[in-house]
Amino acid sequence: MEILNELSANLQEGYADKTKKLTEEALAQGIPATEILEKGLIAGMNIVGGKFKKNEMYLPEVLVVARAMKFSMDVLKPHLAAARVKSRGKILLGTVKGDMHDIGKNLVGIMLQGAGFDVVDVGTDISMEKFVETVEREQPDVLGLSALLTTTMVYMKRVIEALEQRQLRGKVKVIVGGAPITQRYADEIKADGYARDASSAVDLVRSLLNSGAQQN
Ligand code: B1M
Repeated sequence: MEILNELSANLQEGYADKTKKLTEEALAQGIPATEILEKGLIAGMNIVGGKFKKNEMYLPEVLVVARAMKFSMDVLKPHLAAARVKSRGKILLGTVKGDMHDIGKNLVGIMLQGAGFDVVDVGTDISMEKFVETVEREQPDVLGLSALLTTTMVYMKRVIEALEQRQLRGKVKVIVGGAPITQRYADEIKADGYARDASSAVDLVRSLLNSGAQQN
């Protein structure tokens, strides 16, 4: 559909006002919110994610696209709720205790949201008690831990151990990321996966949950 291609193209350029306007126009034309999300926004975001991964787009551009995506999502959200769209899965995200860095984590959250997942972001400097408590309350499919400091990355292991102690480990997949994190470290602390960047995090979550878009 022409307008959805136009929406995707404007999103990829990061034109927030135009993207928002096209989302409103598509709704006014009677296109279902789910189709606007899948064929316009997620399609555009997938292209951006691919370019980011291949270094064909850089962080400032991705942040501009992310802002445009947020404008459109704000318009779509009430319509998606009305359509009772079943999320692809719930992801709980947080930066571990002692660590205030959140730019990368926020980007991971935006990309996951753009890919159709429900994201609950608990913020930065999060203790293992808070992670455990929030996992119990929110029952996410995946817990994503972020750390940017070599001094705080070790805390990820403690979060995983705390989940084990509360018998929650079997109920939630744990993924880790952040500049000092490696696959080797993820294996060492028995995380379920590691992603080096935001678009890889989307691929990782998709593969862990093996999910597809569903609608009630
Ligand atoms: Co800080 N800082 N910082 N800092 N900071 C680093 C991390 C550092 C490498 C800079 C340096 O020295 N070269 C260094 C760490 C050294 C180390 O541990 N080896 C450092 C330091 C030392 C510090 C302080 C201790 C400085 C001080 O006070 N003396 C202090 C610590 C504060 C604290 O956290 N307690 C500090 C503070 C800050 C600011 C507050 C000023 C600011 C953070 C602002 C904010 O986040 N709101 C800041 C910044 C901006 C940086 C650098 C410059 C940039 C980080 C960033 O946002 N990158 C950073 C140097 C660097 O990385 N080049 C540095 C962009 C972002 C998109 O990338 O976060 O890597 P990144 O996220 C990526 C991937 O890692 C991945 O996907 C993201 C998108 O592609 N990813 C995940 C991240 N989380 C993921 C989770 C996943 C999956 C993938 O699954 C759950």
